[in-house]
Amino acid sequence: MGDEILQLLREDPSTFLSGEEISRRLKISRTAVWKKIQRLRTLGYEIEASTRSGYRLIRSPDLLTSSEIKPILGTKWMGSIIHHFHVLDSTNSKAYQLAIDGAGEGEVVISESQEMGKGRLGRQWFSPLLLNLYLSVILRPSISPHQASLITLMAAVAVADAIQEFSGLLPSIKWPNDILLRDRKVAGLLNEIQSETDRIHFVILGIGVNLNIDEKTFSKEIQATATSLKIEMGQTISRKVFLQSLLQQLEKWYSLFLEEGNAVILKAWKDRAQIKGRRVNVTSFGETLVGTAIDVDSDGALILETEDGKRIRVVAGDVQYKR
Ligand code: BT5
Repeated sequence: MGDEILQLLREDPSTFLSGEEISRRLKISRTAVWKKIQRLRTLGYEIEASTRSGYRLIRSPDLLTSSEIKPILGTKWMGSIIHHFHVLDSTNSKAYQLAIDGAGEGEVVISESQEMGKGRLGRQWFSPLLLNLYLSVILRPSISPHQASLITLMAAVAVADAIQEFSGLLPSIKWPNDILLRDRKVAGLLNEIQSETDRIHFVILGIGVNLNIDEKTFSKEIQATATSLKIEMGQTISRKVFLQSLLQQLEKWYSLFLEEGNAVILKAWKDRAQIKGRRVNVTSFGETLVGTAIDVDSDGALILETEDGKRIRVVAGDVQYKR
């Protein structure tokens, strides 16, 4: 996709690089160089061409390609390989397939849009082109499947921290996987695992964050419940820089989880979620329960005290806050 040309053009952005030099160094014909330059231009790269001097990179678009992200990433292993696409059905589905084919821990799938972005329970994630972030990370933790929901909590903390670091705003977490700003959903998480009885093969950590989408671009159904960093901050934001912050936070929190275990994750999650004592409606497996959220269990289940005083563990479902 012209990544190697970009690398060459970036070596010294102030000077022109001749077509001949590029062709020699990449061992491709001058025509092939020209075609690749044209292709880069259609992707939004502004490249100045001079018949005498060659090519010079003026400006890069805010694309989340490997060549844009890797130079600024600053992680040890998270995002070691970035698989970038313009359109996918779902980054989770693609990452799942790559993991089955042997992709390693920390490999990341990013798409600029999704045609069938997945939410939980067969719901959809609204994923228009180039505005937001849709990514899936492949993890291979040596933990048992019943600990897998801790990975969701870990990721929720990492996303919330990235949002706070980037924007200075204070996001909250809604059980189990929503990240909210001003009580509106700015990000959602969907984890999928492949495992046997006592061992996880891999986890696909799917994360969608609304970054540059405007209110009017949201689909009707979610206009009143969703928000984006642009809406909250009142300015267009650099998706690249946000992604950098997110992958750094994920690396940090995942390493903490592996080194120190559940407790540190649960504490950070609870600090963000402030769920204790909140009156909630919980929909779980078709049933609606009303009660008070007491806590979150060591495996991430919500502990609910129902109106008749019974304590119930809810392992999956949706929460609505009551006033
Ligand atoms: C989620 O599901 O919140 C999980 C979303 C995960 C999306 C990422 S994107 C990258 C990766 N690849 C995928 O295919 N998926 C993951 P859930 O809790 O079920 O919430 C879904 C509900 O949120 C929908 O039914 C809508 O009401 C609402 N919704 C849909 N799109 C939204 C958006 N862009 N922003 C805010 N709310 C949205």
